[in-house]
Amino acid sequence: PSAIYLKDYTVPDFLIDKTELTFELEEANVLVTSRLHMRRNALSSDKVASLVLDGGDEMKLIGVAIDNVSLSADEYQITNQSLEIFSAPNEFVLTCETLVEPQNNTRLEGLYRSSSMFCTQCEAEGFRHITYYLDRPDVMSVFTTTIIGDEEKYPVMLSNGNEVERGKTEDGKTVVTWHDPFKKPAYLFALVAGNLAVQDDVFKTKSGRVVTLRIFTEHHNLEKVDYAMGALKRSMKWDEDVYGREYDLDIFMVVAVDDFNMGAMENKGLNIFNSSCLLASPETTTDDAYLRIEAIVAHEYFHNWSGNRVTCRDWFQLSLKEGFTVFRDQTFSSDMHSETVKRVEDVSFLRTAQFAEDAGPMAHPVRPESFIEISNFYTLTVYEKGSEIVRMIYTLLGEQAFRKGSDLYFDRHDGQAVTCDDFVAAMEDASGVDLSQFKRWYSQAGTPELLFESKYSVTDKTLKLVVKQTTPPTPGQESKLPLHIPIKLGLISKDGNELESTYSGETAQEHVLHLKSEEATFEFSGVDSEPVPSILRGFSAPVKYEYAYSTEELLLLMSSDSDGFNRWNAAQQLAVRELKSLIHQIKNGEPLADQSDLVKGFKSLLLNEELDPAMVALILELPSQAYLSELEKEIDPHAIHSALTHLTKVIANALKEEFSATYMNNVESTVYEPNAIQIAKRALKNIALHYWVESDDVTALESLNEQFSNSDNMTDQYAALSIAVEAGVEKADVMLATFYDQWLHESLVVNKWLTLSASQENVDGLKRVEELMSHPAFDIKNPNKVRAVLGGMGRSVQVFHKEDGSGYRYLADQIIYLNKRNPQLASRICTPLTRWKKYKSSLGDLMKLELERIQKEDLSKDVYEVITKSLN
Ligand code: DPP
Ligand code: ZN
Repeated sequence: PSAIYLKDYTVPDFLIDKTELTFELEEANVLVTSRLHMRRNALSSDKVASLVLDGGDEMKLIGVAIDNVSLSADEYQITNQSLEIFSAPNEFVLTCETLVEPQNNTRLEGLYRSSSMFCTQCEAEGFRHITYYLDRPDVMSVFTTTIIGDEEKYPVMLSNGNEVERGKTEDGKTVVTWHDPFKKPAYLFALVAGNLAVQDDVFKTKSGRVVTLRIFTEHHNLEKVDYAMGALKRSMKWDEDVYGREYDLDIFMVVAVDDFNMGAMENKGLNIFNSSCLLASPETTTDDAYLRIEAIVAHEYFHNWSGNRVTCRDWFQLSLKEGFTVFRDQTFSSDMHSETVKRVEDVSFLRTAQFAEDAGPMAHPVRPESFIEISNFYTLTVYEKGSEIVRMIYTLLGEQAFRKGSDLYFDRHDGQAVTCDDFVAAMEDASGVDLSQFKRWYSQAGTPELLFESKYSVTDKTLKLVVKQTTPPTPGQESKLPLHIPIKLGLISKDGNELESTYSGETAQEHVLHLKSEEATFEFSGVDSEPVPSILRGFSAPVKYEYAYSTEELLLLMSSDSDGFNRWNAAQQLAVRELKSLIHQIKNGEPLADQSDLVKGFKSLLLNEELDPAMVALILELPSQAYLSELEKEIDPHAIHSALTHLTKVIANALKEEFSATYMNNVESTVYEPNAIQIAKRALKNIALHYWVESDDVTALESLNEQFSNSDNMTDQYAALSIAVEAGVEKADVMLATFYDQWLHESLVVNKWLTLSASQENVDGLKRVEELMSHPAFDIKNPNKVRAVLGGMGRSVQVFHKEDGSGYRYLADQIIYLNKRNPQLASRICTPLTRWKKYKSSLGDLMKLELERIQKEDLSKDVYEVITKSLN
């Protein structure tokens, strides 16, 4: 397999003005007839005669014709990934007939079967597995799709746009035609057919048009779509209010399918969702999942403008739509719930997972320069760091200029396939802000590191802040240029008040500094007393930073900073310090500290009833195993795990009365609702329960049992079960078994059971994992179940990181098995092994051996790229 480069981009030689598709659905195969109205692209400099269409080798070509004249075998050539027609006129209709077998499509791209239904996934390059096409996002076409099928088996037959015709064939089959008036790239094409239930609703747009909303599921899931429907309506309203974007078709459809590689897909007018990201009920869905469903429904809906109306020129520009749309969904969730809580969660995820990616072998710029398989670039860097870039533009421009910029972007480029540069240009043109240096964020990989030092002068009442920036080398990018970094900053007095200061002529409690060079000094005057700087408020840039805070200063920020994010961050920094020193003690066989400075801070949080319970819950949560791993120079997972367990116990025992009281105070008797107030109380209650159970107070177990057995909602029941598993309480196995018996008919709940069961800490745990993989509830065809078990196993230090390498070997076996069946999934589950260089060598070497073993296989492009880059 070879790489494709951004620098090699050229415009398409041909364009497709209209695409007419007919699907004849049969159980054994589907006949696809396409009529493509094509012409040469006047902008193309290439004047070759031949036309090369993309197409996979699992399709059977039945016939091909130009202007209704069949081509003979010497007029074209098929390779395993294309159809070349040697001589094409300037303007013509190309007809192609292909036969595909969706029931044998285990890759879940193109047209495939999930349960009994037909469905599609075409992003990024799935359409070429349906018919021969110019499968690239800058070829935009108006689609008309006709579906012919047996009414009994497929009473519902859907495609993009509006239904324009319905009838019967001579042999009694139903014929439905859909027409989408908006031109779009093939990756946004969708087809669904099956016996589905539907829930209808309507949304009235701001200009008064009435849009029909329809959510389709399998019949037994219909009662679980109310929440998604509400989320959809909130999203439609929000996009009108905040971005001025109105929905454009008469109907918006969403379909839930069980077997799906990703979370969801924004096909024009016909979104397809992984059922785990759509279906919800209080009894089966946790608060976290409710929030995720709302965010994903919003995300896919927002793509209608940021992605569909304005799309990407090529796949290197993926972040143009994903980064922007993640930013939009994050802001939406933040508006629906709590801004600070949402920010903490997003940053925590970014710092844990995206920073690790940016420091690993797959590190790449937000706009990558090359790829072997584009599916490998649906990454946290493109999505989450991409969103941070848009957020920084928002910070640099301010709310109003940013909105002007987005209006200009949508107006200027409606109906076009454009680039990240076009996005930035619209923001610059609308605001007058120069973003030329800022654009390096798109092209430079790696997480920048900032070092802050400050000096206060009592006599001048000035504070000098010196900042240095560096970005470590990443694969293919040895040296880095300085970035334009917005630093939001406030100053706190030693007694906990916000201090005013004057910076560059402006007097305020908060300033945005523009760091542009490798080193800069910022001077603040009129600072009345020696301050504690509150740096990078709201995490104003996706960077790592250091400032030599004392423990007292961190405790002060934790209790007094007006910036909620930095209050949380101060607690995290304190916890990280203590955990790092525990890890050090463990590695050196020293006795472990049995005191924690966190106790004092946590105690005052627990006793203060004025505080937002959601924030308290977040602050009480210790940094995760994954985040600590990211911070370590050399990862010793066992030492990190022991340190976390130890600190949890120290805090739990020191504050057991407070935790039990907090638990009791937050037990709710009201009817479950996934609203912010209730979610916050449950979060606080459940983290209190966790500590309480970890303490030596055995009465906690009664509450744990009681909550597990009697909760009327999944959040509380699952929290109790997770705590039991994580704390390793004696009854954990019995509880897991009870949980399975209770929920065996709810596939999505069974996935949670698979994850928890696989994540149990136990040196013989691999046996358990093997049992799960052959359990009747397991299904290798279903990516959610594969991720549930293998993801669960990855969380268990004793199973996955067992010193004999058996955990790594087991994961490698699964990768090898899935490599052919479902390359996208196989490539995703490689991630833990790709980090081998960061592990202590006794483990890293074992991981490397497994990567080398995988490398010897006949690999899909997806797995080949990840494995090769990891071994480089
Ligand atoms: N474009 C899809 C998304 O919304 C891919 N899963 O992110
Ligand atoms: Zn997206």
